[in-house]
Amino acid sequence: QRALASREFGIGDPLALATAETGLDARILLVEDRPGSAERLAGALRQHHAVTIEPDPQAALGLAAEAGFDLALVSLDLDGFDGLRLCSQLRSLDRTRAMPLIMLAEEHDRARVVRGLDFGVHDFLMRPVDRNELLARARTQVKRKRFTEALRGAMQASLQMAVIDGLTGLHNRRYLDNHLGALFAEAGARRPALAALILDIDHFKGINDGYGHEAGDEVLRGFAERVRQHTRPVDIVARYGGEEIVVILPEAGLAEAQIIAERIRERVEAAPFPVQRATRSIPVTVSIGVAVRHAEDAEPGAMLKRADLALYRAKAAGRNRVEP
Ligand code: GH3
Ligand code: MG
Ligand code: MG
Ligand code: MG
Repeated sequence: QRALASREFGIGDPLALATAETGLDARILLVEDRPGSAERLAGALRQHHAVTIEPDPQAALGLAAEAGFDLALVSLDLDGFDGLRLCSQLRSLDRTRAMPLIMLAEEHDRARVVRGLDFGVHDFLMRPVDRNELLARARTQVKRKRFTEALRGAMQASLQMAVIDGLTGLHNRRYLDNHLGALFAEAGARRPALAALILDIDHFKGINDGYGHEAGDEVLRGFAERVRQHTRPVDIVARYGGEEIVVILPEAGLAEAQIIAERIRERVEAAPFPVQRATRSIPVTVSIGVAVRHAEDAEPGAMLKRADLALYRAKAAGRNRVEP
C-alpha cells in the first residue's frame, strides 16, 4: 500500500530510498574524552563514516545543534560530567531531538543505561566495545534516521497532494471548504467584507465533443492558469467542479468583486487557448456569478449558493457575462 501511495504521488518508495542510501557516509559525533578510546572507535567508524571527536560536552551540544549529525555516540563517564545529562539535553532540544544517540557504558553503568533508554536514548554499547558491534549498531541507527526522514518527506508530499487538484494544480474543493470555513469563523464580530466568484466555462461540452476530452483537459489547464494570473496571492482559487472554478476574494465588496470578475471574463475571451492536437487555438468564454457575504449568513455555503444563482442568471442571459 505504501508503494502504491508513493507511486500515486510520484515520490518514490521511502523504504527503498532509505535502505539504498545506507551505503552510509553518515556524519557521526563522538563525545569521548579518553584519547585512546576515541581514536580506536573513530578509526573503526571512519571506514564508512565521517567522524568528529569532541571531548567537551558543552561544545558537543553546540556542535550537534549546528552541524546536523546523523548519529552521536556519547560516553557516560566523561571526566567530571554526567554523559547521561548530555543525552537528556540532546533529546530535549528541538535541533537535536531527531539525532540518534548511542551511549558508551561500563559494566557498572547498567542502571544509568536503563535510565537513558527510558528517556529515549536509542541504544548503548558496553566497553570494551566490539568493533563489529559498533559498526552494526551505528548502521542500524543511521538507517532508522534516514527511513524516518524519507517517511516524513513522503507524508508532507501526500498532505500537499490532498489539497491540490491534479489536473489544474489549483487548490481542490476540500481546501476551499476548509479555508472558507476558517475565514468565516475568524472574521467573528469584525466581519470584514468577503466575496465569492463562481466561474463556469460556456458550452464546454462542445469543446470536448469537437476536439476530444484531452483537448478539453488542456483548455481547462490553460483556463485555470489564466484565472490564477488575474487574481491576487491572497485570493483562494479552487477547482470547484468539472470546469468550474471558485475564487474567494478576502475583504472585497460587491463593486470590487465585479470589477475583478469582469477583468477575468475579458482576459479569458481575449485570447484563444492553444491545444496540442488542434491546428488552431480554441476560443473560450466564461460566465461568472458574483456574491458577497451577508451579515446574516450563518455559514459560507449561503454566499456560494447566491454566487451559483448569479451564475445561472449569467448563463440564462446569454453567457460570457458577469452577474451579481
Ligand atoms: P454551459 O455553458 O451551460 O456551462 O454548458 P457546458 O457545456 O459547459 O455545460 P456544463 O458546464 O454543465 O458541463 C460541463 C462539462 O464539462 C461536462 C463534462 O463532460 C465536462 N467536464 C467535466 N470535467 C471535465 C474534465 O476534467 N475534463 C474535460 N475534458 N471535461 C470535463
Ligand atoms: Mg454545470
Ligand atoms: Mg459550463
Ligand atoms: Mg459546469
